[in-house]
Amino acid sequence: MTSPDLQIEHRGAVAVVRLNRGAKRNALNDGLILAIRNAFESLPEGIRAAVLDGTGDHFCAGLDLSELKERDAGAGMHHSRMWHAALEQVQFGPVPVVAALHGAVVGGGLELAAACHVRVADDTTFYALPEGSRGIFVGGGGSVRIPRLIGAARMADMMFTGRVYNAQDGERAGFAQYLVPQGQAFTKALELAERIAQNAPLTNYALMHALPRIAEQPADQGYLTEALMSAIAQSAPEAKERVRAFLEGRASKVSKG
Ligand code: 1HE
Repeated sequence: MTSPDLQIEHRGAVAVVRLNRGAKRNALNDGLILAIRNAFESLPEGIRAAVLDGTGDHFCAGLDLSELKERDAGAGMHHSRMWHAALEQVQFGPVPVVAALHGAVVGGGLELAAACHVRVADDTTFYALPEGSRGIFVGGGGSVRIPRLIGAARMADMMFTGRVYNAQDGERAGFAQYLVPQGQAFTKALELAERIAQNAPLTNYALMHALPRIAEQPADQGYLTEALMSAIAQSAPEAKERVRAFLEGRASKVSKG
């Protein structure tokens, strides 16, 4: 399913997926959630990374509250599961996703950002979970993913008290890995995605699919999973060529940056 509220363009090996509902601050209605799922399910061959951005002054105002109709418990559960399926495609889809954050990153918008692999925020970014004051709860995987970024205590505080984190405090808390001046989040996110797209595919696969699972495993199981993933990645011809290139002085050194 496609939607005019979601723009997709390809820049070389990077797909730019943009929430395009600025008049409603990119609030996520059902159509947009299904379009996000479809976009990440059907990225063409040759796409190696993606940027997720939002039109206008705000990344995303969360769930479209005008769609929060009277639902019975079963329908509410299925609605939440629909979000889960879509955001799973972002997190465990074919390619790493870099979020370009600005303005409001709130409610379901924060849940969506948390499903991405790298988050770049500009100075205008703010983070909140207004579910707490709207009498509802997160339903887009936020209670699983957000504590892994900032800890359960901070998330509970945000929902109990309505606390809003600004861009600087948000970066320190762990919402974003990069903080850039106003208006520069997309450029930085694209630069990072282009860099990520050049990695060996098995390295990106390991980072997306093995690392988060290893992090959840008991240490003894984690070490074994790591050893298996490590052996598989090393065995790829591309890994051997990259190592050879370094040893023969043909690859860049690590520099202080
Ligand atoms: C919306 C939504 C929305 C804006 N659903 N229509 N999320 C929230 O509780 C956040 C609600 N939104 C806001 O607090 C503010 O809109 C913003 C801080 C994001 C932006 O403020 P501002 O002044 O730039 O815009 P605005 O005037 O508030 O909104 C512009 C329009 O967007 C307006 O509609 P209009 O027809 O009057 O022009 C707003 O009604 C509309 N709009 N946000 C519907 N969220 C899987 S569970 C997840 C649960 C949640 O995400 S709950 C949190 C919901």
